[in-house]
Amino acid sequence: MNTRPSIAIESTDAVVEDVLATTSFIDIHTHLFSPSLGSLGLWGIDELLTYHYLEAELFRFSPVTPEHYWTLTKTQRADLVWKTLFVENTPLSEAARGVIAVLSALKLDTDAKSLDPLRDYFRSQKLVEYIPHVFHLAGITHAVMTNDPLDPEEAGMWKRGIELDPHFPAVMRIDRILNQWSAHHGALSAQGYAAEADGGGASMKEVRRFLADWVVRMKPVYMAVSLEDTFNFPEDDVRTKLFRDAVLPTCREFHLPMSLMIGVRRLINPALRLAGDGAGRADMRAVQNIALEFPDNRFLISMLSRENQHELCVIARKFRNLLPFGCWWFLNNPSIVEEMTRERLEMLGTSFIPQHSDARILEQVIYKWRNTRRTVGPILAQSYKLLAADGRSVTRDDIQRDVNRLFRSNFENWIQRAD
Ligand code: RAT
Ligand code: ZN
Repeated sequence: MNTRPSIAIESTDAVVEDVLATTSFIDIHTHLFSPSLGSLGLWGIDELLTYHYLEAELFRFSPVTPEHYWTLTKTQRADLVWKTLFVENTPLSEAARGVIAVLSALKLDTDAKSLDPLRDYFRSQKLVEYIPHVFHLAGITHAVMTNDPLDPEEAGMWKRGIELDPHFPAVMRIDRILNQWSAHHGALSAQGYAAEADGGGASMKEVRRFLADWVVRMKPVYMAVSLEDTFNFPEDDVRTKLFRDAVLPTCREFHLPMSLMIGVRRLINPALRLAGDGAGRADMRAVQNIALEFPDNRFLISMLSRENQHELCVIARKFRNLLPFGCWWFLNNPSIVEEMTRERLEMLGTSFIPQHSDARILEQVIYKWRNTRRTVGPILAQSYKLLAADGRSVTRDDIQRDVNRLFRSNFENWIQRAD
Protein backbone atom coordinates (compact mmCIF):
# COMPACT_ATOMS: atom_id res chain seq x y z
CA MET A 1 0.00 0.00 0.00
CA ASN A 2 1.20 3.51 -0.83
CA THR A 3 1.60 5.45 2.41
CA ARG A 4 3.38 8.47 0.97
CA PRO A 5 1.55 11.70 1.95
CA SER A 6 0.75 12.42 -1.67
CA ILE A 7 -0.92 15.64 -2.60
CA ALA A 8 -4.28 15.60 -4.35
CA ILE A 9 -4.11 16.46 -8.05
CA GLU A 10 -6.36 19.47 -7.56
CA SER A 11 -3.96 20.91 -4.92
CA THR A 12 -0.87 20.59 -7.10
CA ASP A 13 -0.85 24.17 -8.41
CA ALA A 14 -1.31 25.63 -4.93
CA VAL A 15 1.42 23.47 -3.37
CA VAL A 16 3.92 24.24 -6.14
CA GLU A 17 3.12 27.93 -5.86
CA ASP A 18 3.62 27.80 -2.11
CA VAL A 19 6.93 25.92 -2.34
CA LEU A 20 8.22 28.40 -4.92
CA ALA A 21 7.09 31.33 -2.79
CA THR A 22 8.73 30.03 0.37
CA THR A 23 12.03 28.86 -1.14
CA SER A 24 14.80 31.42 -1.48
CA PHE A 25 16.75 31.20 -4.71
CA ILE A 26 20.33 31.88 -5.71
CA ASP A 27 20.51 34.39 -8.55
CA ILE A 28 23.43 32.94 -10.46
CA HIS A 29 24.11 35.78 -12.91
CA THR A 30 23.52 39.47 -12.31
CA HIS A 31 25.25 42.76 -12.96
CA LEU A 32 24.64 43.89 -9.40
CA PHE A 33 27.51 44.79 -7.08
CA SER A 34 28.17 44.37 -3.42
CA PRO A 35 28.03 47.71 -1.55
CA SER A 36 31.81 47.47 -1.07
CA LEU A 37 32.13 48.14 -4.83
CA GLY A 38 30.51 51.52 -4.22
CA SER A 39 29.36 53.48 -7.21
CA LEU A 40 29.31 50.42 -9.49
CA GLY A 41 26.07 49.30 -7.85
CA LEU A 42 22.95 50.82 -9.44
CA TRP A 43 19.56 51.28 -7.78
CA GLY A 44 16.60 53.66 -7.65
CA ILE A 45 14.02 55.02 -10.06
CA ASP A 46 16.35 56.86 -12.45
CA GLU A 47 18.45 53.75 -12.96
CA LEU A 48 15.37 51.55 -13.31
CA LEU A 49 13.97 53.78 -16.05
CA THR A 50 17.23 54.12 -17.95
CA TYR A 51 17.75 50.34 -18.09
CA HIS A 52 18.96 49.56 -21.59
CA TYR A 53 16.00 47.25 -22.28
CA LEU A 54 13.73 50.30 -21.80
CA GLU A 55 15.97 52.63 -23.75
CA ALA A 56 15.63 50.36 -26.77
CA GLU A 57 11.85 50.61 -26.38
CA LEU A 58 11.93 54.39 -25.94
CA PHE A 59 13.33 54.86 -29.44
CA ARG A 60 10.38 52.97 -30.89
CA PHE A 61 7.84 55.27 -29.23
CA SER A 62 9.56 58.67 -29.09
CA PRO A 63 10.89 60.84 -31.93
CA VAL A 64 14.01 61.57 -29.82
CA THR A 65 17.21 60.56 -31.60
CA PRO A 66 19.78 58.47 -29.75
CA GLU A 67 22.31 61.25 -30.37
CA HIS A 68 20.12 63.78 -28.57
CA TYR A 69 19.13 61.31 -25.84
CA TRP A 70 22.77 60.78 -24.84
CA THR A 71 23.24 64.53 -24.32
CA LEU A 72 20.55 64.54 -21.60
CA THR A 73 21.27 64.10 -17.90
CA LYS A 74 20.23 60.84 -16.26
CA THR A 75 17.28 62.60 -14.59
CA GLN A 76 16.11 64.02 -17.91
CA ARG A 77 16.45 60.62 -19.58
CA ALA A 78 14.43 58.96 -16.83
CA ASP A 79 11.73 61.64 -17.12
CA LEU A 80 11.55 61.11 -20.86
CA VAL A 81 11.30 57.32 -20.54
CA TRP A 82 8.58 57.63 -17.90
CA LYS A 83 6.57 60.14 -19.93
CA THR A 84 6.91 58.17 -23.15
CA LEU A 85 6.52 54.56 -22.05
CA PHE A 86 4.46 54.91 -18.87
CA VAL A 87 2.28 58.01 -19.27
CA GLU A 88 1.65 58.39 -23.00
CA ASN A 89 1.63 54.63 -23.59
CA THR A 90 0.56 51.58 -21.64
CA PRO A 91 3.62 49.77 -20.19
CA LEU A 92 2.81 46.36 -21.63
CA SER A 93 6.27 45.04 -22.48
CA GLU A 94 8.04 42.76 -20.02
CA ALA A 95 10.65 45.39 -19.12
CA ALA A 96 8.10 48.16 -18.73
CA ARG A 97 5.69 46.03 -16.70
CA GLY A 98 8.66 45.18 -14.52
CA VAL A 99 9.03 48.78 -13.35
CA ILE A 100 5.36 48.83 -12.41
CA ALA A 101 5.75 45.59 -10.45
CA VAL A 102 8.75 47.03 -8.59
CA LEU A 103 6.91 50.23 -7.68
CA SER A 104 3.92 48.23 -6.56
CA ALA A 105 6.04 45.88 -4.41
CA LEU A 106 7.63 48.91 -2.77
CA LYS A 107 4.15 50.41 -2.25
CA LEU A 108 4.89 53.40 -4.49
CA ASP A 109 2.59 55.18 -6.92
CA THR A 110 2.49 53.19 -10.18
CA ASP A 111 0.63 55.99 -11.92
CA ALA A 112 2.80 58.91 -10.83
CA LYS A 113 2.57 62.11 -12.85
CA SER A 114 5.95 63.26 -11.54
CA LEU A 115 8.93 61.16 -10.52
CA ASP A 116 9.97 63.49 -7.71
CA PRO A 117 8.11 61.70 -4.88
CA LEU A 118 9.59 58.42 -6.10
CA ARG A 119 13.06 59.96 -6.12
CA ASP A 120 12.53 61.11 -2.53
CA TYR A 121 11.65 57.56 -1.49
CA PHE A 122 14.77 56.01 -3.02
CA ARG A 123 17.01 58.78 -1.72
CA SER A 124 15.83 58.07 1.83
CA GLN A 125 16.84 54.38 1.73
CA LYS A 126 19.96 53.15 3.53
CA LEU A 127 21.63 50.41 1.48
CA VAL A 128 22.53 48.22 4.47
CA GLU A 129 18.85 47.78 5.28
CA TYR A 130 17.50 48.26 1.78
CA ILE A 131 19.42 45.43 0.10
CA PRO A 132 18.11 42.74 2.49
CA HIS A 133 14.60 44.18 2.05
CA VAL A 134 14.87 43.94 -1.74
CA PHE A 135 16.35 40.42 -1.55
CA HIS A 136 13.47 39.43 0.70
CA LEU A 137 10.88 40.81 -1.71
CA ALA A 138 12.63 38.98 -4.55
CA GLY A 139 12.96 35.72 -2.59
CA ILE A 140 16.71 35.39 -3.11
CA THR A 141 19.64 34.88 -0.77
CA HIS A 142 22.52 35.63 -3.16
CA ALA A 143 23.09 37.78 -6.23
CA VAL A 144 26.13 36.52 -8.10
CA MET A 145 28.06 39.47 -9.55
CA THR A 146 29.89 39.99 -12.85
CA ASN A 147 33.40 41.32 -12.17
CA ASP A 148 35.84 42.48 -14.78
CA PRO A 149 39.53 42.43 -13.78
CA LEU A 150 40.36 44.60 -16.80
CA ASP A 151 37.83 47.32 -16.08
CA PRO A 152 40.08 50.13 -14.85
CA GLU A 153 37.59 51.44 -12.28
CA GLU A 154 36.63 48.05 -10.89
CA ALA A 155 40.14 46.60 -10.95
CA GLY A 156 41.40 49.57 -8.96
CA MET A 157 38.84 48.91 -6.23
CA TRP A 158 39.75 45.22 -5.99
CA LYS A 159 43.42 46.07 -5.82
CA ARG A 160 42.92 48.55 -3.03
CA GLY A 161 41.13 45.73 -1.17
CA ILE A 162 37.47 44.93 -0.87
CA GLU A 163 35.50 43.45 1.92
CA LEU A 164 33.88 40.41 0.32
CA ASP A 165 30.16 40.19 0.95
CA PRO A 166 28.90 36.59 1.06
CA HIS A 167 25.54 37.68 -0.40
CA PHE A 168 27.29 38.90 -3.55
CA PRO A 169 29.62 36.13 -4.75
CA ALA A 170 32.09 37.29 -7.41
CA VAL A 171 32.49 36.00 -10.95
CA MET A 172 35.56 36.67 -13.03
CA ARG A 173 34.34 37.89 -16.40
CA ILE A 174 37.00 37.63 -19.07
CA ASP A 175 35.38 38.95 -22.27
CA ARG A 176 38.19 41.40 -22.81
CA ILE A 177 40.75 38.62 -22.77
CA LEU A 178 38.89 36.09 -24.88
CA ASN A 179 37.08 38.42 -27.30
CA GLN A 180 39.31 41.45 -27.58
CA TRP A 181 42.79 40.18 -27.00
CA SER A 182 44.35 42.53 -29.56
CA ALA A 183 42.91 45.55 -27.75
CA HIS A 184 43.53 44.36 -24.19
CA HIS A 185 46.72 42.29 -24.00
CA GLY A 186 48.46 45.62 -23.38
CA ALA A 187 46.43 46.04 -20.20
CA LEU A 188 47.87 42.77 -18.92
CA SER A 189 51.35 43.97 -19.74
CA ALA A 190 50.58 47.20 -17.89
CA GLN A 191 49.70 45.10 -14.82
CA GLY A 192 53.09 43.35 -15.09
CA TYR A 193 52.25 40.21 -17.10
CA ALA A 194 54.27 39.61 -20.27
CA ALA A 195 51.46 39.16 -22.78
CA GLU A 196 52.15 39.37 -26.51
CA ALA A 197 49.75 40.37 -29.30
CA ASP A 198 50.01 37.00 -31.08
CA GLY A 199 49.72 35.04 -27.85
CA GLY A 200 53.24 33.71 -28.37
CA GLY A 201 56.30 33.54 -26.12
CA ALA A 202 55.40 33.28 -22.46
CA SER A 203 51.90 34.74 -23.04
CA MET A 204 49.88 31.68 -22.02
CA LYS A 205 51.92 31.16 -18.87
CA GLU A 206 51.55 34.84 -18.08
CA VAL A 207 47.79 34.84 -18.67
CA ARG A 208 47.54 31.90 -16.30
CA ARG A 209 49.52 33.84 -13.73
CA PHE A 210 47.22 36.84 -14.24
CA LEU A 211 44.08 34.72 -13.87
CA ALA A 212 45.45 32.91 -10.82
CA ASP A 213 46.32 36.19 -9.10
CA TRP A 214 42.83 37.49 -9.77
CA VAL A 215 41.22 34.26 -8.57
CA VAL A 216 43.04 34.71 -5.30
CA ARG A 217 41.95 38.37 -5.13
CA MET A 218 38.29 37.95 -6.18
CA LYS A 219 37.54 34.43 -4.97
CA PRO A 220 35.11 33.98 -7.86
CA VAL A 221 32.55 31.17 -7.92
CA TYR A 222 33.10 30.73 -11.66
CA MET A 223 34.70 32.37 -14.70
CA ALA A 224 32.53 33.70 -17.50
CA VAL A 225 32.51 34.99 -21.04
CA SER A 226 29.81 36.04 -23.49
CA LEU A 227 30.42 35.05 -27.09
CA GLU A 228 29.09 36.15 -30.47
CA ASP A 229 26.65 34.03 -32.44
CA THR A 230 29.54 33.35 -34.87
CA PHE A 231 31.62 31.67 -32.14
CA ASN A 232 33.39 28.51 -33.29
CA PHE A 233 35.65 26.10 -31.49
CA PRO A 234 38.31 25.06 -32.22
CA GLU A 235 39.69 27.67 -34.57
CA ASP A 236 43.18 28.59 -35.58
CA ASP A 237 43.24 31.75 -33.49
CA VAL A 238 44.44 33.29 -30.24
CA ARG A 239 41.10 32.74 -28.54
CA THR A 240 41.28 28.97 -28.99
CA LYS A 241 44.82 29.06 -27.63
CA LEU A 242 43.73 31.16 -24.65
CA PHE A 243 40.85 28.79 -23.92
CA ARG A 244 42.98 25.67 -24.16
CA ASP A 245 46.23 26.79 -22.62
CA ALA A 246 45.30 29.47 -20.11
CA VAL A 247 41.61 29.78 -19.16
CA LEU A 248 40.45 26.18 -18.90
CA PRO A 249 43.64 24.95 -17.17
CA THR A 250 43.16 27.74 -14.59
CA CYS A 251 39.54 26.69 -14.09
CA ARG A 252 40.71 23.14 -13.48
CA GLU A 253 43.45 24.25 -11.11
CA PHE A 254 41.00 26.20 -8.95
CA HIS A 255 38.00 23.89 -9.50
CA LEU A 256 36.00 26.70 -11.10
CA PRO A 257 33.26 26.16 -13.66
CA MET A 258 33.37 28.23 -16.83
CA SER A 259 30.21 29.97 -17.96
CA LEU A 260 29.69 30.37 -21.70
CA MET A 261 26.92 32.73 -22.79
CA ILE A 262 26.68 32.39 -26.53
CA GLY A 263 24.70 34.16 -29.24
CA VAL A 264 25.09 37.91 -28.85
CA ARG A 265 25.58 40.15 -31.89
CA ARG A 266 27.36 43.10 -30.39
CA LEU A 267 26.27 46.60 -31.40
CA ILE A 268 24.05 45.87 -34.40
CA ASN A 269 22.91 49.47 -33.90
CA PRO A 270 25.89 51.28 -32.36
CA ALA A 271 23.97 54.54 -31.79
CA LEU A 272 21.95 52.75 -29.09
CA ARG A 273 25.11 51.92 -27.10
CA LEU A 274 24.39 49.26 -24.44
CA ALA A 275 20.90 48.87 -25.94
CA GLY A 276 22.35 48.24 -29.39
CA ASP A 277 23.14 44.52 -29.14
CA GLY A 278 21.21 41.86 -31.01
CA ALA A 279 20.98 38.07 -31.00
CA GLY A 280 21.75 35.34 -33.49
CA ARG A 281 21.59 31.60 -33.83
CA ALA A 282 24.92 29.93 -33.05
CA ASP A 283 26.52 26.74 -34.32
CA MET A 284 26.16 24.28 -31.43
CA ARG A 285 29.08 22.23 -32.67
CA ALA A 286 31.30 24.65 -30.75
CA VAL A 287 29.62 23.65 -27.46
CA GLN A 288 29.73 19.98 -28.40
CA ASN A 289 33.46 20.19 -29.23
CA ILE A 290 34.24 21.98 -25.99
CA ALA A 291 32.27 19.50 -23.89
CA LEU A 292 34.07 16.60 -25.56
CA GLU A 293 37.58 18.05 -25.43
CA PHE A 294 37.43 19.17 -21.80
CA PRO A 295 35.72 16.44 -19.75
CA ASP A 296 37.49 17.67 -16.61
CA ASN A 297 36.03 21.16 -16.84
CA ARG A 298 32.49 22.02 -15.79
CA PHE A 299 30.53 24.46 -17.96
CA LEU A 300 27.48 26.59 -17.34
CA ILE A 301 25.84 27.21 -20.71
CA SER A 302 23.27 29.77 -21.83
CA MET A 303 22.33 30.32 -25.47
CA LEU A 304 20.72 33.60 -26.52
CA SER A 305 18.82 32.37 -29.53
CA ARG A 306 15.50 30.63 -29.07
CA GLU A 307 16.45 28.38 -32.01
CA ASN A 308 19.44 26.95 -30.11
CA GLN A 309 17.51 25.77 -27.05
CA HIS A 310 16.44 22.33 -28.18
CA GLU A 311 19.90 21.44 -29.46
CA LEU A 312 21.40 22.60 -26.16
CA CYS A 313 19.14 20.14 -24.32
CA VAL A 314 20.20 17.35 -26.67
CA ILE A 315 23.89 18.09 -26.16
CA ALA A 316 23.45 18.40 -22.38
CA ARG A 317 21.96 14.90 -22.38
CA LYS A 318 25.25 13.63 -23.81
CA PHE A 319 27.70 15.59 -21.68
CA ARG A 320 27.47 15.64 -17.90
CA ASN A 321 29.99 18.49 -17.77
CA LEU A 322 27.37 20.90 -19.20
CA LEU A 323 24.77 22.64 -17.06
CA PRO A 324 22.25 24.69 -19.08
CA PHE A 325 21.08 27.78 -17.26
CA GLY A 326 18.77 30.75 -17.59
CA CYS A 327 16.50 32.25 -20.18
CA TRP A 328 18.90 34.97 -21.10
CA TRP A 329 18.11 38.60 -22.04
CA PHE A 330 15.75 38.56 -25.07
CA LEU A 331 14.47 35.15 -23.93
CA ASN A 332 13.32 36.42 -20.55
CA ASN A 333 9.68 36.83 -21.60
CA PRO A 334 6.90 34.62 -20.26
CA SER A 335 6.08 33.01 -23.62
CA ILE A 336 9.66 31.89 -24.19
CA VAL A 337 10.47 31.05 -20.56
CA GLU A 338 7.42 28.81 -20.62
CA GLU A 339 8.49 27.00 -23.75
CA MET A 340 12.12 26.61 -22.68
CA THR A 341 11.34 25.45 -19.17
CA ARG A 342 8.87 22.84 -20.38
CA GLU A 343 11.37 21.59 -22.94
CA ARG A 344 14.17 21.41 -20.38
CA LEU A 345 12.06 19.57 -17.81
CA GLU A 346 10.96 17.09 -20.45
CA MET A 347 14.50 16.46 -21.66
CA LEU A 348 16.66 16.99 -18.59
CA GLY A 349 14.42 16.43 -15.57
CA THR A 350 15.69 18.75 -12.86
CA SER A 351 19.32 18.75 -14.08
CA PHE A 352 19.42 22.39 -15.20
CA ILE A 353 19.03 25.89 -13.73
CA PRO A 354 15.82 27.47 -15.01
CA GLN A 355 16.65 31.13 -14.60
CA HIS A 356 18.95 33.92 -13.53
CA SER A 357 17.86 37.55 -13.38
CA ASP A 358 20.63 39.39 -15.24
CA ALA A 359 19.54 42.35 -13.11
CA ARG A 360 21.60 45.50 -13.58
CA ILE A 361 19.61 47.58 -11.15
CA LEU A 362 19.04 46.26 -7.66
CA GLU A 363 15.24 46.44 -7.54
CA GLN A 364 14.89 44.51 -10.81
CA VAL A 365 15.40 41.27 -8.91
CA ILE A 366 11.93 41.85 -7.45
CA TYR A 367 10.04 41.71 -10.73
CA LYS A 368 12.32 39.28 -12.51
CA TRP A 369 12.02 36.64 -9.79
CA ARG A 370 8.30 37.21 -9.29
CA ASN A 371 7.78 36.70 -13.00
CA THR A 372 9.92 33.56 -12.98
CA ARG A 373 7.89 32.06 -10.14
CA ARG A 374 4.65 33.00 -11.87
CA THR A 375 5.68 31.44 -15.19
CA VAL A 376 7.50 28.37 -13.93
CA GLY A 377 4.90 27.40 -11.29
CA PRO A 378 2.19 26.13 -13.65
CA ILE A 379 4.76 24.30 -15.79
CA LEU A 380 6.17 22.43 -12.81
CA ALA A 381 2.65 21.69 -11.58
CA GLN A 382 1.70 20.35 -14.99
CA SER A 383 4.68 17.96 -14.91
CA TYR A 384 3.54 16.60 -11.53
CA LYS A 385 -0.02 16.19 -12.81
CA LEU A 386 1.23 14.23 -15.80
CA LEU A 387 3.33 12.06 -13.49
CA ALA A 388 0.30 11.43 -11.26
CA ALA A 389 -1.80 10.58 -14.31
CA ASP A 390 0.90 8.09 -15.27
CA GLY A 391 0.67 6.42 -11.88
CA ARG A 392 3.01 8.18 -9.43
CA SER A 393 1.67 10.94 -7.25
CA VAL A 394 4.04 13.34 -5.54
CA THR A 395 4.52 14.67 -2.03
CA ARG A 396 5.29 18.19 -0.92
CA ASP A 397 8.78 16.95 -0.01
CA ASP A 398 9.32 15.78 -3.59
CA ILE A 399 8.35 19.21 -4.87
CA GLN A 400 10.53 20.93 -2.28
CA ARG A 401 13.51 18.78 -3.24
CA ASP A 402 13.03 19.57 -6.94
CA VAL A 403 12.65 23.31 -6.39
CA ASN A 404 15.78 23.31 -4.21
CA ARG A 405 17.70 21.54 -6.93
CA LEU A 406 16.54 23.82 -9.71
CA PHE A 407 17.02 27.11 -7.93
CA ARG A 408 19.79 26.39 -5.40
CA SER A 409 21.65 23.13 -5.12
CA ASN A 410 22.35 22.45 -8.79
CA PHE A 411 24.37 25.65 -8.66
CA GLU A 412 25.89 25.01 -5.22
CA ASN A 413 27.02 21.57 -6.33
CA TRP A 414 28.40 22.91 -9.61
CA ILE A 415 30.59 25.43 -7.83
CA GLN A 416 31.29 22.95 -5.01
CA ARG A 417 30.70 25.48 -2.32
CA ALA A 418 28.40 24.74 0.53
CA ASP A 419 27.95 28.08 2.28
O1 RAT B 1 21.21 41.05 -20.29
C1 RAT B 1 21.91 42.07 -20.29
O2 RAT B 1 21.74 42.97 -19.51
C2 RAT B 1 22.98 42.22 -21.34
O3 RAT B 1 23.24 43.54 -21.48
C3 RAT B 1 24.29 41.60 -21.08
O4 RAT B 1 24.88 42.19 -19.97
C4 RAT B 1 24.42 40.16 -20.89
O5 RAT B 1 23.58 39.67 -19.93
C5 RAT B 1 25.82 39.79 -20.55
O6 RAT B 1 26.10 39.39 -19.42
O7 RAT B 1 26.67 39.95 -21.45
ZN1 ZN C 1 24.47 39.47 -18.11
